[in-house]
Amino acid sequence: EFPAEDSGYHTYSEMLTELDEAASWHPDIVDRTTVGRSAEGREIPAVKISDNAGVDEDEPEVLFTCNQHAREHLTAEMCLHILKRYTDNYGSDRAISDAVDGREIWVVPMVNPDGVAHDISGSDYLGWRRNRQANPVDLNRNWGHQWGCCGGSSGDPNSSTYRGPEAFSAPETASLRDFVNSRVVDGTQQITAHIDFHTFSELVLWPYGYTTAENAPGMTREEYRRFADVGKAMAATNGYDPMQSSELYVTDGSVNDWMWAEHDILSFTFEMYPGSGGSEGFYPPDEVIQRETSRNDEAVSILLDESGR
Ligand code: 0X9
Ligand code: CA
Ligand code: CA
Ligand code: CA
Ligand code: ZN
Repeated sequence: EFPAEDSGYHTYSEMLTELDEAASWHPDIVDRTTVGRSAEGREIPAVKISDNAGVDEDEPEVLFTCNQHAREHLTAEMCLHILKRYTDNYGSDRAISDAVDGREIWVVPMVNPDGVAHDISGSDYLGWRRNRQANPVDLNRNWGHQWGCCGGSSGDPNSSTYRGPEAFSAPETASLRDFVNSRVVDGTQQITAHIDFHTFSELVLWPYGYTTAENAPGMTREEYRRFADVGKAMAATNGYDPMQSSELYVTDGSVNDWMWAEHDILSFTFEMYPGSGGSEGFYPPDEVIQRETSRNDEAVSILLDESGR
């Protein structure tokens, strides 16, 4: 449970209820599905938002993932906000309706449900980041492109950035990998764009994270320029700082590197509120949820537009 003063945040079971309600209130445009199971056996749910949601149509697919890191609770609210925005305004807002009709939008609000449950299991927040398997893993160091290559993760099981014994050793990353792989249809990856939401520092980040080089295998000058252009365009709408992720610090085994290198998915990390000096850190009060999630509306719209290019 969240502390009473933060009850505006969704627990795992409250998040499930939101997804089920969205699917039952908007059955034509919301399909409730699943990505897999966590280490402790919790379902990792997903929703697909599109016209004829139950049918795989030939429309650009876009993926939003949240809460790889347990304590970053504002991110689950971000994914739930995206779900609400594209469903409640469908049929009344022209731009929203066009986006839903022209895209297949996948939303995974809680990639790390065990970690979330653990973080709020005490009388105070535990500050938990990783998943909950034996020797807990930092999910955002467990992805399979250049895993463990470059000093951007830890081999120490006691470290908060422990990469695990091998790539995709965590059931949560393996499940999300399998889901993304399953979107290859007739040899073509259907998902073209992705944002993985984190907190905090108010940043828009793009790959690669494993190297400070702008150009590396699988990232041409033109491709890098597209990441920078789209990243800066999104950042201009929310006031975040745009940069290559390794400019912040080097990470290996992060989700963006794999999404791009393996599938050519235009994959960004957003670090949400507060800014880097923000004293609220990972635990801003629930009063900021509405303001700080709607702050990214324009950026999300830009990504949906880009997904069709
Ligand atoms: O370290 C992370 O996984 C992300 N920051 S967080 O504070 N939410 O843990 C940033 C990942 C972005 N990638 C790089 N900085 N290379
Ligand atoms: Ca409050
Ligand atoms: Ca459709
Ligand atoms: Ca499709
Ligand atoms: Zn994070």
